[in-house]
Amino acid sequence: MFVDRIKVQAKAGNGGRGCVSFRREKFVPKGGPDGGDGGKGGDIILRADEHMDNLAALFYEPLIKAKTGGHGQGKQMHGRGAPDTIVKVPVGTVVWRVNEQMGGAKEYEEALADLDRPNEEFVLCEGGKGGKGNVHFKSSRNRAPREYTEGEEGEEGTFLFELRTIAEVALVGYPNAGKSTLLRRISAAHPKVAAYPFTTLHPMIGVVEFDDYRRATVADIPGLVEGAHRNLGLGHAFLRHITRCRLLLFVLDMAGSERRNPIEDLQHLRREIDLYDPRLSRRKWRVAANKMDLPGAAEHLAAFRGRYPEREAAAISAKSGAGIEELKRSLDRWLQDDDFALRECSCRKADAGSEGDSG
Ligand SMILES: Nc1nc2c(ncn2[C@@H]2O[C@H](COP(=O)(O)OP(=O)(O)OP(=O)(O)O)[C@@H](O)[C@H]2O)c(=O)[nH]1
Ligand SMILES: [Mg+2]
Repeated sequence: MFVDRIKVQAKAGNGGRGCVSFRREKFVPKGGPDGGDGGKGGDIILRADEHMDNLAALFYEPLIKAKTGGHGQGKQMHGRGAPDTIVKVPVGTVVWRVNEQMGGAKEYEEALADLDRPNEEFVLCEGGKGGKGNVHFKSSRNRAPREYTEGEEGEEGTFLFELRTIAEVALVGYPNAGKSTLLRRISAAHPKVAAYPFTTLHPMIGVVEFDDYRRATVADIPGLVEGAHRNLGLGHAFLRHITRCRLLLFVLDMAGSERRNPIEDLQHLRREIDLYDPRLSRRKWRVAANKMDLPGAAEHLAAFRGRYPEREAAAISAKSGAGIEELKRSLDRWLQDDDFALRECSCRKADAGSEGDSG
């Protein structure tokens, strides 16, 4: 099962109660108060784990709790602090607080956290502080206080977790254009390939290694069709997985083997991306002209080059492997081309699409 969006309830541990106790010892009459403080409740901590690729683990446990702190004890002994509850989430998980009172109209606003680096942690709910034992309440007038305080409540809330896959390059194209075949060619990933549309149902990441030991992550995503914004095909919500990418690589069936025109395909794809998020459509993009082994492809490619003279398009056959090495070299260059002092994710986070590079 692949889960990339899930609502979760979380409640951190309460603090332990303070203790009421008096020192009792031989030869020390009226030893005075010695009740210790309660321990802190456990936090709920999210940790980005590179070995997870989706949020399915939370599907079975949508209620996360942490333990209550230990109660204080006599002889001024503090209660034990409860252990934190660590929740592993895939790298790229974004967290929002859900406001149930808002009637679901706009259920969340600003993201609380974006765990986009391996092992990054975020305290989702903090455990309550422990209560005070009676030792804190003694005074010259009250030498035998029976006061104490309860531990504080742990924080709680309802949250929305959404996975936004982290990859530098996104393969975007119609169903059957050959995106998965291409990913298999250029990386060790093994997405399923088949001659029917919508074979790929969720994103898959592959790592491409270039000649110079550089590498890049590439995401194969489901097929996009005209009208996806109206929920045709698989809709377009899965595009959230490419919102972080630096380069859109449009994979076109240059042979028009399903009786569509590749130039129109490209226009439809770009329009759907724009309707999903205009910032994404301003991202740098290039074309992989696939299925060049089939008749008609060369003519279409010539027409494409006439229509987009400035745009680089790599002519390939993902099936036969022709042109793949050149494509890899071009990819390496395209990724290095831009002044990516912006490489840091934080910049991409600030504005997920304003690189302003439409080239
Ligand atoms: N002739 C030829 N066929 C290809 C080429 N690339 C892919 N195919 C075939 O096209 C069909 C679809 O390939 P996939 O890689 O599954 O296509 P996809 O774009 O991932 O499709 P979805 O996952 O459904 O969106 C398969 O039968 C492939 O063998 C190519 O370069 N030439
Ligand atoms: Mg596929």
